[in-house]
Amino acid sequence: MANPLFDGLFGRHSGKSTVFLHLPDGGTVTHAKFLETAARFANTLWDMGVRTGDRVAVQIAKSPEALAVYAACVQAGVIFLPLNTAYSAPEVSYFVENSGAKLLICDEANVDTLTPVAQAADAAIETLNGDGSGSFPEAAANQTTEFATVDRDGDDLAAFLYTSGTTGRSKGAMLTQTNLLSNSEVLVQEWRFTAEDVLLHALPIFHTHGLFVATNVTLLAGGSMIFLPKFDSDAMVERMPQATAMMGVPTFYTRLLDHPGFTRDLTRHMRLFVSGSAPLLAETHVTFEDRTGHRILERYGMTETNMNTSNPYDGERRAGTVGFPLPGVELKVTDPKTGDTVPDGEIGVIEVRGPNVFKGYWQMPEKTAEELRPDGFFITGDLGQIDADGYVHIVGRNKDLIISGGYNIYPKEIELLLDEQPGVLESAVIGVPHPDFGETVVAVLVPEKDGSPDLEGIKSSISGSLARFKQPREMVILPELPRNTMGKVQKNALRDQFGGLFTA
Ligand code: MLC
Ligand code: AMP
Repeated sequence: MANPLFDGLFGRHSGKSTVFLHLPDGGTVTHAKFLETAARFANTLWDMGVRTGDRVAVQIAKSPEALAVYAACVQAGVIFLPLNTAYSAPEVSYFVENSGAKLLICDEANVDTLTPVAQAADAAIETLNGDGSGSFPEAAANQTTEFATVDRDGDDLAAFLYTSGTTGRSKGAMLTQTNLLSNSEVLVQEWRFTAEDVLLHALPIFHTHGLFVATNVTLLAGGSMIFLPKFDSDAMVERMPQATAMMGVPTFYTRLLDHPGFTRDLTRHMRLFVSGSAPLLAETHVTFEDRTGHRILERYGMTETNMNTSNPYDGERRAGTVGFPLPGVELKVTDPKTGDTVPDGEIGVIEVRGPNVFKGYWQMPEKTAEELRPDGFFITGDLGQIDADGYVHIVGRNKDLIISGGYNIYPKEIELLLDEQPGVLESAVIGVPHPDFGETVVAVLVPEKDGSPDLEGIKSSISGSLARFKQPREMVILPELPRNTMGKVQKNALRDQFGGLFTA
């Protein structure tokens, strides 16, 4: 027995004094030092009674120590559950309770608010701050730097990532060791990552893109990362000369293009720019190539599946497409009603199957059965078509989802909150084009008879329960919502009406 994910990502780096992380203050962390911290953390988890198969939820700032918690969990066979730092206490509460987490690690600034949340869920609470301080690293300080890696099977769970749903209830996607490792192996090959690579890393590490793509791929290749706490275009321009590759959401690229220091010279030595998590406008692709001479490599993935398709490293990277299915990934486009494959060139729902596809939603067998077919195909909810050359195009979504700056937002969750507000009869939440975030949230409210909703009051009321990025950037009032003959709200009509709010 062994622990394939730990062995693959971290095993062969133990004792190596090569640099793994370059930090904003000019400091570095070697692989050996990083793994010592991880082993200390794994011992600490064990001392705290956390065992293989238990869940550890973390809502912590991006830092080398935060990443070491991930490594510690993999080493101990503990299921890692990272949470967006923007989530409010009620949002965190749901994840901790639903996952049955044994331990919640949070920033000291949130410990007062989150202690009752942890208590209610019968979870312990510890702190870890962005500067590496906190009760968790304090408890780890005297631990040994050796931890006997726990044996795991490829089918064992490594992580839970929560993804919202069309009903408003978030679902915990269960990801196995094989899901994560197989995908990283394929991406290292396809994108030609090596130990020489230095990845400019500005993505958050609580989602697939920043953790399971950017970080895992670099680790597996034995390369290093310039580890920035968040995206900042000045810092990106400053550090790009030391990098060989970058991964980002489309907003990263549009913001870089707005920066006067982002020039052809600055990027001349770069090997690769990857974009994903949201559609990259063909216009951005073209402007980027005009400015830098580089063609962004666009790929397509999801929380439940990691990466499914990629434009080619060699060969044509085609703007407006997400390339070809990755080796080992089967992709078909089906009729949403019948599930039959549609002829090439026609639009349908994208389904994927392969070692990358998750095991199901935690304790939600019905939801799992709705989206994961018995034959292993996962129904992504994305609408696509395959062109004559085999390139996959994503043309829309069969799910009511907004993607803002790479973060997914499910309208239902916001509508449920808005419908409860005083003076509101009903609501519809839509995504409209936004120059910075790609899409942003607009709420349409219908007043109760003789009611007049207090928009400022509503904004402040929902701000306590919803992460800032989910809060509507604009609220408008309409006497009624447009509906079709079946009584279904016609969101397309609303998008037509309000689509120019941020771009006109
Ligand atoms: C921050 N804000 C957002 C936001 N991010 N609002 C909407 N959408 C977002 N994505 C809020 C802030 O709270 C702030 O609110 C205001 O917007 C402006 O803040 P900012 O300083 O501009 O935000 P910034 O820190 O720069 O963040 C923008 C961003 C960030 C694009 C850099 O959102 C980001 O790093 N996104 C990456 C998301 C990601 O990793 N997705 C991968 C998911 S995995 P106010 O009101 O206080 O001003 C996945 C699978 C796959 O999808 O295929 O990869
Ligand atoms: P998430 O649930 O956060 O993992 O987001 C996954 C969703 O992001 C997918 O189902 C797609 O709708 C979208 N997505 C990811 N990559 C791309 C891309 N390159 N182009 C268009 N949409 C994308």
